[in-house]
Amino acid sequence: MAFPETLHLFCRVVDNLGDIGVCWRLARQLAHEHDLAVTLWVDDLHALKKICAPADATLDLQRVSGVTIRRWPVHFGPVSPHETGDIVIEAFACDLPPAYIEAMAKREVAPVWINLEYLSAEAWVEGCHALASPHPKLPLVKHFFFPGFTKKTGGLILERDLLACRDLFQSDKAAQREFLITLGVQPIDNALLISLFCYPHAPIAQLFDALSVNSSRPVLCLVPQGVASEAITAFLQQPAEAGVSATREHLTVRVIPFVGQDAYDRLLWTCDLNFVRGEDSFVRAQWAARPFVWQIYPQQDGAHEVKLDAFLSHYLATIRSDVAASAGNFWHAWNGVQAGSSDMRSNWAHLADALPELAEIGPDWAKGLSANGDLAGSLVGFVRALR
Ligand code: TRH
Repeated sequence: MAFPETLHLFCRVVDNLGDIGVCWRLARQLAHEHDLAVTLWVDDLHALKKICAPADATLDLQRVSGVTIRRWPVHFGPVSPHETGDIVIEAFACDLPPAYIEAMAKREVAPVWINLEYLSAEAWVEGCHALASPHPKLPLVKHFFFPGFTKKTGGLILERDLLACRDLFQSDKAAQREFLITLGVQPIDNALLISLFCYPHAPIAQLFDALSVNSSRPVLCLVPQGVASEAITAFLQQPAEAGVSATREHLTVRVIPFVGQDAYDRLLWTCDLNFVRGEDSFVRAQWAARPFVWQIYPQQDGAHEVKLDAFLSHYLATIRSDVAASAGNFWHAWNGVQAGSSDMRSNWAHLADALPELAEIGPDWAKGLSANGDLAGSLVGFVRALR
């Protein structure tokens, strides 16, 4: 049988931007690099528009960057077997429309049906990756596909030319300066440049206090508009809109526009330290190869704390122990985990001291992850092997 040509990716936006962030990136890469006719079904086009400006939130059907985008309606009408994809990806157990599943079952050759799972560095992921789950009634099999940090998982989303583009950009100070200017930012000489993307419950006021009083050089913290607006407004003493800034002692906080995914990558490549959250920005910060602090998406019963530590144990395993302790303590405090001191001033002082070493290991960490293979490539390889 010839390699399947059409791929349908279903995305339900639960909250925030991670679901669509991952799906949009994957859809684009599968279309660009693997020559598949990709259709992205998404139930919230406004979320897509936030990270991909050319998308039109009013259209039921459109084509952007080589991907067909279709609104996933609340009432999914009848669908015929030939309208289903050769490969069907259900992102994050989003539950395909029953009519679509029935149509899949009526195809002459059943589609390859994959459930793409959330990212976790926990050890059990390797054992569950690629497991098959036959449908209880229909002649269909769903496979669970896990992104991850080891060779025994599906790897991470990584576009073919991303690391080369990053290297070029990071070696070009003028390009970085120009980029900052497009965001309305005038670089400050000798400043530590920080990007801040976090959930509203992060200890932002404590962080700003620490950066203000406990920094040995100026700090310029860039916050995309809409991120933790209440805390940012409190610091600025005026609404947190793009272009607004305020300075207290060493710290200047500046609100920048919420940019599309490609520009967000460049922001991460430019900054000396990136605060990221959730799943997709967390991965992009690792490709940026700069020191980063991750705020994990909170889950019930502290499940996220186990995930946080699973990642930290990988990431910090090969780092000098004092540097690992500084980073680990800061990450715990930022995530409200009671594992060490919650004194943000001293945690920040230690992290600031560790930044040069963390910056040094960034490129090797990214290179090591890229050696596990990339998620889109692993998916296509997996589908090929099933056929
Ligand atoms: O928005 P998030 O908190 O998403 C979360 C997580 O995915 C979490 O696991 C999931 O359960 C929950 O959503 C429902 O963070 P994340 O994953 O980093 O997604 C943000 C996206 O927004 C990412 O694709 C990067 C993008 N982005 C931009 O394009 N421009 C920007 O200026 C910023 C700040 C982000």
